[in-house]
Amino acid sequence: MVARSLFSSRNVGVNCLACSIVVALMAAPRSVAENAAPAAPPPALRDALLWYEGCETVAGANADKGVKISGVTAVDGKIGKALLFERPYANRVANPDVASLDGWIAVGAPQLCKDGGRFSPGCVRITEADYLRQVVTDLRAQQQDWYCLSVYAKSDAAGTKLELRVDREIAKEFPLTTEYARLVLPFQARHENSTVTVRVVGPGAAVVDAVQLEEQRSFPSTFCPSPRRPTQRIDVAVSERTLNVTEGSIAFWMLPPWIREEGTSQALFFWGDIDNPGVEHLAMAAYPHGMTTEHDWYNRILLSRTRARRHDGFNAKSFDLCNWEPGAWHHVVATWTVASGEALSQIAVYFDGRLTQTKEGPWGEVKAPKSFIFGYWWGSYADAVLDEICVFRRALSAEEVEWLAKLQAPLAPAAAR
Ligand SMILES: [Ca+2]
Repeated sequence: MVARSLFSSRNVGVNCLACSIVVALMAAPRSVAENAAPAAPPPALRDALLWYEGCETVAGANADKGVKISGVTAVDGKIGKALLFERPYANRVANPDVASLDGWIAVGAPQLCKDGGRFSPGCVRITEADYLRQVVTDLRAQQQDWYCLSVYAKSDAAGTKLELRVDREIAKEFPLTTEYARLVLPFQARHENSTVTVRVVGPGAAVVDAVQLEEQRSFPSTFCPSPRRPTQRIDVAVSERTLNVTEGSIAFWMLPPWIREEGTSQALFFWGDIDNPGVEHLAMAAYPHGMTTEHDWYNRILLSRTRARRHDGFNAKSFDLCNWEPGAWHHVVATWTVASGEALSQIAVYFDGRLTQTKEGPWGEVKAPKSFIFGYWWGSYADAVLDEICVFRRALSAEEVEWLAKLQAPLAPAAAR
């Protein structure tokens, strides 16, 4: 580990032959070590663990400690299962299941089908002459907000395409296959009221189901037939069993869908007061939109401590998020060490096992927080898959973080989960 931190630095001189040889010698065993974490965690690491959530069930494993998981979906995880936290978006489309033609403008004679739907039996068969439209209102055209129109569709006729259209200006054609595929049209509204159209291009027919129009995003969430999803988050009852306010670490794996996407801020965790969210908190959130050159926070993940007044605090931030590949898991660790008196406290963030930034500042008043939540903060949601959540009673060392990021098995034994 020492060798890595020394020799992976940009400052290492490899101009001389001797240095090159040393680098080569040190690099060879490192690649082996990267793939092989010890089978058992170091005792000190396990002793520091306050609670561990492997995310194997939607109910979670820490109800006895007051950890309550709400509204999530279980999906394949980094290790075993994981939990999908989605933003509770509204679907703006009326009758998205196409259970009838209520809410739709039927052009020609689209045929309702009683079975064969993607999520529920009903669906609709459309052609180039017989298709569906719907008027959507109250779009925010002035703010250039993103919207995402998505449908599931399939066709038995080779060469058939589906057209998704918003008014006359925004349209895209999608080749169809014999299996349902999700077709996605991200767009920025140009008018407050628009007509969305779902139509076939070509001589064949297509079956369409699960139409969804979401706002403030350019990528689709899972199909949402109801007007609004319930909140999806983890509420942690603050006690000495779940949080050490003066020193600790929070670690988890994350699969973010918003890399290289437009989006709003994504809250990963925070503690503080949910009714007074801008002060006296420690929070980690992602701001995947914009460019780092535009604003200090844009296109980054931030761990921030804010004192008693808003905007009065310090934060540690990540690299440009767009350097991450879409669809890849990442290991995230936040640590905090609160100093007493006038001494400077410290926060740090690690991504994929490596320290990204350490920041120091006066902490302000140390209080037991009213709220400790994963997946929601100040109106924003995680909108990500989280797995293997660990909360420690102390700040982990760089070596421990590196070890944890290599771990390919649950940290805690089954009996302790
Ligand atoms: Ca898991």
